[in-house]
Amino acid sequence: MRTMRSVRESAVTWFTTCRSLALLLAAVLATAIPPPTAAGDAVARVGERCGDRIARFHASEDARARGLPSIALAAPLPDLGPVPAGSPVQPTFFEIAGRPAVRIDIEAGTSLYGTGETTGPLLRNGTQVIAWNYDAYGYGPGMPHLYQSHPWVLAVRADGSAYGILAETSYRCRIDLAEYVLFAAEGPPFSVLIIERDSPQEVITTLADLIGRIPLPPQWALGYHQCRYSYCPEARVLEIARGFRDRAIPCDVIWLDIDYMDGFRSFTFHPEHFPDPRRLTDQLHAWGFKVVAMIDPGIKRDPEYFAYDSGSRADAWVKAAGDRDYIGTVWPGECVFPDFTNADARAWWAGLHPKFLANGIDGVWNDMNEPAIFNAEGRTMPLDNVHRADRELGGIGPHARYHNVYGMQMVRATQAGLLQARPDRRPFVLTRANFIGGHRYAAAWTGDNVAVWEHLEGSIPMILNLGLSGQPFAGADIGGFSRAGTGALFARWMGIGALMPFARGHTEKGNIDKEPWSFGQEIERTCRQAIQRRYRLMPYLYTLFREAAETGVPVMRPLFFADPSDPKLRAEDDAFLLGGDVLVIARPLPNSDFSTVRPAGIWRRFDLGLGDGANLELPRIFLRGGAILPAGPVSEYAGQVLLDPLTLYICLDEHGLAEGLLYEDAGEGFDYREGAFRLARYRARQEGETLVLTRERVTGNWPTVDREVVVHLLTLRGMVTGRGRSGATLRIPLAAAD
Ligand code: NBV
Repeated sequence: MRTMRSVRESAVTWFTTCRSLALLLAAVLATAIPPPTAAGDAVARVGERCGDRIARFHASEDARARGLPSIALAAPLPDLGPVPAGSPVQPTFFEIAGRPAVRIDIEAGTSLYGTGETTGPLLRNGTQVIAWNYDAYGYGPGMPHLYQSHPWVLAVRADGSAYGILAETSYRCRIDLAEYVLFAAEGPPFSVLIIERDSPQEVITTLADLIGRIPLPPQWALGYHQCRYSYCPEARVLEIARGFRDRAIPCDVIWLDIDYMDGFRSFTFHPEHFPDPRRLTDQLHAWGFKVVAMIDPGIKRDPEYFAYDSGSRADAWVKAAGDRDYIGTVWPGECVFPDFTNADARAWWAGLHPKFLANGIDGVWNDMNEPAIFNAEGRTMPLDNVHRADRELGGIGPHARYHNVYGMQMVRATQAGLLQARPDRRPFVLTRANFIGGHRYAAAWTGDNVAVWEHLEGSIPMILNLGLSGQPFAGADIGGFSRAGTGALFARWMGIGALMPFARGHTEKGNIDKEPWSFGQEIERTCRQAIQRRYRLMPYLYTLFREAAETGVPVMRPLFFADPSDPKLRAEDDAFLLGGDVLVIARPLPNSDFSTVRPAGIWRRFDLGLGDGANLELPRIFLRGGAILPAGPVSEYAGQVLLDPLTLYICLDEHGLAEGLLYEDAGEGFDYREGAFRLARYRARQEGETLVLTRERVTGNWPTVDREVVVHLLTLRGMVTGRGRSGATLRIPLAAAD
C-alpha cells in the first residue's frame, strides 16, 4: 500500500509531468491550428438541428454515420433537419497529429466559462485543461486535470447573449481556450452540440434540458456535514456527534470514511471498531444525525469475500486485454473493478446496497472512482482494458473510451442501489469522479485540496464553473484535506464553505483535528455563526435547490448572472451570488478586503441576527433590491423544528416593491411529485408608513399554514422589524416597528 509520503511525492511528480506535457502540446499546436474562418465558410462539416437554436455538427458525413453515442445526454436528441444557414456559431473540424479536433472562433469581448472542475480563475479565457478523470491528490494551481470531466464551454458575448458548446466525446480531450475554443480528443471524430441563447442563464437551463437535472435532494443533505479520514472507532464517531449537540453547532450528517470497513472491503464493517453498526446508527439517528458511508469501487480479490464472490459469478469485472479479469492494487491490496458501463454489472452492484444500507446508512460516498489505481501508469487502469458497455453507451470498447465515464456509471449504479433499497426515500450519493451529465446521479466534492489560502480562493471559481457545467450540487472540503493550515484559514473557510451548495468539513489521516471547535473558542464561535447562518438560510437554500432540480440553474451563481452585459462582472472570483437574491462577498485571502465589484442596483447588507454581521471573519451578505428572502429558526439539524416563525428579509427596489419564493415539502420522500408541497410567492409594497405583504400560492397541494411572520425590512437607515400572523395580506406599520 502506498504511504502518504509516496502519495505526495507522486502527486508532485505527476503534477510536473502533466504540466510539461501540456506545455509541449501547446507548442505543437501553435503551428497545427488552421486560421480563423468567417462564419459560413465552406468547410467539410455537416450538421443537424436538434431543437430550437440547438445544432449538432460533425466533421463529415462519415463521422456522422460512425459517431459514438453522447454519454452526457439524458436522452438521444432528434434530427430535425439541416442547420439553418447563417447560424452564428460555426465549428471548424480538422486534425492535430492525426487526432480529431474542432475549433470555434470567438468574437472580441467573449468571455468563456465552464470546463467543469478546474483550478484557476472563473474566467477561462487563455486557459487550457484536459478532460481526464484523475486522482489529483494535493493538486497545484496549474494542474491540467482533476477528478471530473466536463468537455463543455459556455461563451458569453459582449452584449450578454451566449452559447454553449458540448464536445461529444468521452475520450481524453484537451480544451484549449487560448484565443478560441478548441477541443482535441484522443478517440475517433466527435460531434459538437451548440446551444445558442439570449443569455448565459438560458444556455445553462437548456443544457439541463439536454443532460438532465439533479434530483431534489433530501433536505438533510443541505445541512452541514462533518467528516474526517477517519472517525474510528465508533466511540469517536459518537464523541464527534455529541460535540456538535453539546456546543449548539448545527450538523446533519456524520461521515464514515474508509476505516469503518473490514480490511477496506466495501460493504463490510470492521468487526472490532464497528462491531454493531445498527446500534451506532440508531444512536446517531436518535440525536438527529444522518450517516453517509464510503464505498470504493476496488473489490478485494478474496474468495471468502461475498462481494468478490457474487461479482465473479456475475462476471462483473473490467477485463484486461486478453479477456482476463483486470487486477489493480488499491487500499485492500489486489482488487478487481466492476464494469459499471454494463447494465448487468450495475444491477449486481445496486443489489449489494439493500443489505448494507439496512445497517442504518443514509447515503453513500463513492471515492477513488476515476478509477484510481496505485503504482499504475497514469494512476489508472491500462487504456486497452476492455469494457463490455451497454449498446446505448457505445458497446464494447477500451478503457480509453470509458475512463472518463467510469465514475459517472458507478454513481448511476449506486443511486439505483439506494432506490432499490428504499424506494420511498430520496437517494444521496457523493462522488469524486464524474462526467458531464453525472449530476443526475450524485453531488460532487472537489477531492483532496490543501489547507492553504490559494485553495480556499480557488474553491469559489471551481464550484461556480461546476455549476456552469451542469453540476449545481458541489462543495470543497472545508478547512482543506491535506496539511494543517491555521485557525484563521479554518474560520474563513468555514464562513465561505457554509454558503456553498454542499458544505462538509473534512481532513486527512494523520492531520490535526478539524472540527469547528478544534482551534479554540474564538474560532468555534465563528464556525457556529457560519453554520447557524446556513441553517437560518435553509428555507431559501431549499427553494434554490428546488429551482435547480426544476430548471438546472445553479444554486451558486457568478456575479455576471445579475447582468450578463456588464463587463465588470465577468471575472469576479471573490464574490458570488447565492440564487438570484443574495450577494456573498467572500474575502478568501487573509488580507483581502470587502471591496470587490458588485452588480449595479440596490444591494443592502444584512445579517441573520446571530452576531454574524459584526464578525469580520465571515463573508458579508447583501440582499438584492426587489427581493424577499425566506429564513427560518436555527435548529440542530434540518427539519428539526417547524418553520415558525417564518422570517422574511425584504429589500424594496426603487419602486418600493419586492417579491420572493418559498418552497416547502416534507424534505424527504417523493410525495412532492404528487403535489405534496407548497410553493408560495410573497410580494411586498410600501404604502406610506405601512408595508403591505401578500402571499399567493403558485402551485402545490399542501394546505396553507398559520404561523408567525417576522419581517425585517432593510432600509437605508437600517433594519425595520415588524411581526404578524401569516395570512393572505399582512399590514405592518413601519412607524410602530422597532
Ligand atoms: O478514503 C480516504 C480518502 C478520503 O478521505 C478522501 O476524501 C478521498 O479524496 N481517499 C481520498 C483515499 C486516499 C487519500 C489519500
